[in-house]
Amino acid sequence: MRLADQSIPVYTNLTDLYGSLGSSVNHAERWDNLAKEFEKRFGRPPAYITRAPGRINIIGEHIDYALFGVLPAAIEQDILIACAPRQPSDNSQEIHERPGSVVAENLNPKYTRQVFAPSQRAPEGWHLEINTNELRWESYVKAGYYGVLSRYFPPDSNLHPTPVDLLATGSVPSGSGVSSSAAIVVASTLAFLAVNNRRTSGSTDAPLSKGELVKMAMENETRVGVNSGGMDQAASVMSVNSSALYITFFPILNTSPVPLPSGAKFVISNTLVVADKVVTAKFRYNLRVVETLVGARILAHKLGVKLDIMEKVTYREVLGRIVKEQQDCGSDGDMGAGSLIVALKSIMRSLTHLLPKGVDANAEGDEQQMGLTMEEMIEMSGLSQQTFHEVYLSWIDVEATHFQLYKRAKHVFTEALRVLQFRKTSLDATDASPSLSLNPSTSLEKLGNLMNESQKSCRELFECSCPELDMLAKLCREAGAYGSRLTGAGWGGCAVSLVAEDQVEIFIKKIKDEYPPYKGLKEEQLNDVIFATKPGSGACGMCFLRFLRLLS
Ligand code: NG1
Repeated sequence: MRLADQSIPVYTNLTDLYGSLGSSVNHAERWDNLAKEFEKRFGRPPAYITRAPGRINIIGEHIDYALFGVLPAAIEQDILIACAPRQPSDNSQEIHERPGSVVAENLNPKYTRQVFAPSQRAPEGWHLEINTNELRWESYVKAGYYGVLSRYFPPDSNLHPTPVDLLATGSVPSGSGVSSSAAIVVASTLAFLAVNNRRTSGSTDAPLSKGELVKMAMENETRVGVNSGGMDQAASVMSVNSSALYITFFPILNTSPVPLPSGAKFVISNTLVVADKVVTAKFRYNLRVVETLVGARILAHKLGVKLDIMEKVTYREVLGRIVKEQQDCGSDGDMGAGSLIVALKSIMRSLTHLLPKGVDANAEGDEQQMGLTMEEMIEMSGLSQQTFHEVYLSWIDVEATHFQLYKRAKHVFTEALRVLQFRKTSLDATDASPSLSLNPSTSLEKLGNLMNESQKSCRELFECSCPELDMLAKLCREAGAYGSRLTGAGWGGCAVSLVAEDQVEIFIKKIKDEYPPYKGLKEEQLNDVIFATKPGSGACGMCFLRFLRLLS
């Protein structure tokens, strides 16, 4: 059965969940503490605890929203939400007595108690106030709730969501590129499903599948103001133990485990630069989304690919149409890795169509010269100004004087290629037949090189790195990593490095000593900002646990 069709696992003990990690973290204590604290604050034990892990992205940055395959792995760090339904009361107008009201608390005192209730508004249906100009922890909880309300409580149905108390805790560092946001949205979606006793897909009696949960979590996360791709939600929901996850989004969401060569671990190191993705979305993340979508339209237009006028086509779809891809023709549901590599190499020769008239690709480095003004972009798209605005700008807020379509496209296509090369190298290295399998250290070097090339491309072409990430990745390479690169959206957050297993301790010590922002941190703090994780470890998707069953 495809991973996407499997149902959400429900665990009955923590060994099944974290056992294979060989971790030193006392998870039982974390869960126990959360449950006790819930009982102390709300006067009864939690009915459920939901869990969703963060993830690292090993390679494939900023290409999920172009619908190219990515290669993340879940990490041990996760978000837990303890929750229980609350008895509704008919005789009070207090907010916490309203249908579906939520009292949300967080074990971290920095995140204050929030009380809110959904309301119904015509014509859009359920409404929850989410402030997208500010980063607030409860926005992610509300985002998770939205999907459950809209899918399971249609406005004309007379069904009322259950009031709920919840208590959250998490070990996924926020704003660090390890996807704390997707983890909390997924955990919250599951919590609201659990307390409302909604275990099926909604339209049928079949249990809710992992693929459907990913879709819901993706839609939910856009409510917080970022038009994210889908990698994080898929990694958080569908990862499996001891492997990276190859995720493709076209023609449908598909995932397959990619075992990694033995003899190395991933080390995550945090730059300590917090990238506030929501607040900077206009000129960073969302701008990149628009630059890649408009680039795809222009490329299609120049190469004679027919598009519907209102279609927001992606680079992956354009590529498929150019090579007349038959859908569902390979085991990955697409044209297959071999054909994709050939197609990618070929389309890269056409990217100069994205440069301003009269500029050639060697102008690289000269920002303004390589970028297009809004007027140039509209003209090259073949659309009228009004249609262009409607399709590309009416739904998203962006800010730029020049749009770097060529550089972004070059990153997207080369990065898509690197993902396929990384996957192939890993599969060849772990192939069971000795005649085919590669020497592990040669493979690790190859993988490391691909990671380094990815960092260079993120820095120079996609411009999603920052001086601290560049410095940290360089220090990591000098400290012996096979490869090192930013992970996640970038502009701060974490670097991920591939390090020989027997060198991990020395490596971590070197970085602790040498990365200037770590000076003065206590050992305990250092252990939170730089740590090793096994490929894919802890990746059990997410589960909702019936708490009493868990303890028995
Ligand atoms: P982060 O910011 O690391 O969670 C974001 C997007 C991903 C992907 C990466 C870049 C969200 C929730 N996630 O990841 O979908 O586009 O950037 O590869 O916005």
